[in-house]
Amino acid sequence: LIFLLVSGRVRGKRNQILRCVTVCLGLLCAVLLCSNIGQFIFYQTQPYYNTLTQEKEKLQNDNDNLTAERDRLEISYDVLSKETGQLKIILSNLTKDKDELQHYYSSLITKRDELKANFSNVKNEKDQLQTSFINLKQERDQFETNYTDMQRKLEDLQTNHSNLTATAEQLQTSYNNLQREKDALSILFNALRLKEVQLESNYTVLKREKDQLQRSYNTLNRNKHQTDQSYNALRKEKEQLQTRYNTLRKEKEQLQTNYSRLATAREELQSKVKRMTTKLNGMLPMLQLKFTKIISIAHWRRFDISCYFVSTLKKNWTESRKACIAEGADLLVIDSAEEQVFVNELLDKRERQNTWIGLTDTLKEGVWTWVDGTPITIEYWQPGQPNDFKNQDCGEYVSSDKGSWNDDGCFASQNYICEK
Ligand SMILES: *[C@@H]1O[C@H](CO)[C@@H](O)[C@H](O)[C@H]1NC(C)=O
Ligand SMILES: *[C@@H]1O[C@H](CO)[C@@H](O)[C@H](O)[C@H]1NC(C)=O
Ligand SMILES: *[C@@H]1O[C@H](CO)[C@@H](O)[C@H](O)[C@H]1NC(C)=O
Ligand SMILES: *[C@@H]1O[C@H](CO)[C@@H](O)[C@H](O)[C@H]1NC(C)=O
Ligand SMILES: *[C@@H]1O[C@H](CO)[C@@H](O)[C@H](O)[C@H]1NC(C)=O
Ligand SMILES: *[C@@H]1O[C@H](CO)[C@@H](O)[C@H](O)[C@H]1NC(C)=O
Ligand SMILES: *[C@@H]1O[C@H](CO)[C@@H](O)[C@H](O)[C@H]1NC(C)=O
Ligand SMILES: *[C@H]1O[C@H](CO)[C@@H](O)[C@H](O)[C@H]1NC(C)=O
Ligand SMILES: CC(=O)N[C@H]1CO[C@H](CO)[C@@H](O)[C@@H]1O
Ligand SMILES: [Ca+2]
Ligand SMILES: [Ca+2]
Repeated sequence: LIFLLVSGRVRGKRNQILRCVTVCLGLLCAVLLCSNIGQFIFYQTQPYYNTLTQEKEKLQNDNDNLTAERDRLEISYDVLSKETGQLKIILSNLTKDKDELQHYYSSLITKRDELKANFSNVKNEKDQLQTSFINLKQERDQFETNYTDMQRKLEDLQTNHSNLTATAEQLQTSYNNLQREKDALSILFNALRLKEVQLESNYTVLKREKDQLQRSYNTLNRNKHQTDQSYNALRKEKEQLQTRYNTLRKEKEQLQTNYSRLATAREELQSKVKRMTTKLNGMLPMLQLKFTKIISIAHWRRFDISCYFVSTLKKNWTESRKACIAEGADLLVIDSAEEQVFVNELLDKRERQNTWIGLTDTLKEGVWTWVDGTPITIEYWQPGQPNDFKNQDCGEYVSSDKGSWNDDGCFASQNYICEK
């Protein structure tokens, strides 16, 4: 429509017919719109109307119904009026009854109170009875148990009694037996008593003997131990000896054979020796002379112009000098330091040896002279010598590192040195 209006204005004057048509069309449109609105309102109010109609009908119905009801209620009211009269009479009857009942009720109340009191009393009594009943029950139970105990004990005692009776009889018999035995034993006891006294004395005797034996046993035991030890030692020795004996036996046998062999050889030699001895016996004196000469020569040592001899025999000073003179010599005379050293070498220095030399102060005490009559030219006395201790008058040579002299008793038996 707006479009049309706009378009109509645009075209204006040129199209006046078209404008009329447009107005007509607009009016038509308005009419259409109004009809639409009316229709709308109609359809909206229709349901309200229907419901109101229905309600009215219903109310009509209710009114009818209520009228009928009122009639009926009127009839009922009449009936009820009659009934009320009747009920009034009943009420008076009932009132009377009520009074009667009231009276009865009060009497019942008093009775009830009484019963109540009686009931409480009874109840108390019942409680008391109940407790006493319980006590009695407990006591009865105890009695019952005690009774069963007693029963059992009684049975025990009965059996024990019978047992005891039996044992008593047995004991009586055994008692009688014992009495008899006791009498016998009493006699025996007296006898034994006597014996015991005897035994006691015997016992003391035996005890003393036993002690002695014990002591000797101990010593024997000790001895035995010692002998055991020595026996063992002897045994060992015996075994050793046995082995040695066996070896010796074997050696002896060998020796026996060797001996028999040697015996034959010896016999042969003996016969030879006999022959030789007879031969030698003839030559002996001549040989002996030669031998002694050779021996003496062999024992002499030469130094400077002299010969020296150290004896193997031991003699006193005078006998020593005699022996030297017998050899055609005399005891040693030392007159030089060389000779002193030589003599020292001549002697065996391993053992300290005192040897006689030809020096003496027998003629005049303290005046020492050589055996050839010459005085001392050179001295080798030991320190503190000569001291003439217990009258020493003979000189001796003491072998040592250098050799020295000492005066000694002439009777002393010792080696000597000869010089010729
Ligand atoms: C209540 O007890 C008394 C005495 O004990 C008795 O005389 C009385 O009759 C009792 N009452 C009833 C209602 O039993
Ligand atoms: C039952 O026995 C026990 C012990 O023997 C005793 O203490 C108690 O008194 C007894 N009971 C009765 C009711 O004699
Ligand atoms: C019966 O004897 C037994 C054994 O000899 C003993 O243990 C027991 O206590 C006794 N009984 C009674 C009731 O004396
Ligand atoms: C009684 O004696 C019998 C046989 O000797 C024995 O078996 C029993 O245990 C005894 N009884 C008692 C209660 O001592
Ligand atoms: C007591 O010793 C004596 C003499 O040694 C002997 O006759 C006697 O029988 C001994 N007595 C006994 C009970 O051995
Ligand atoms: C016995 O002689 C032999 C030979 O001549 C020698 O070997 C042996 O050692 C000798 N026996 C004894 C025990 O001398
Ligand atoms: C020495 O010995 C000889 C022979 O045994 C003896 O006669 C002499 O009296 C002795 N001289 C000294 C001084 O003992
Ligand atoms: C009342 O009226 C209606 C009909 O309108 C009926 O159906 C109904 O039974 C009547 N009675 C009572 C007591 O309402
Ligand atoms: C309705 C009823 O029970 N009436 C009774 C009331 O009491 C008298 C006398 O006690 C009766 O005769 C009636 O019948
Ligand atoms: Ca002197
Ligand atoms: Ca001296």
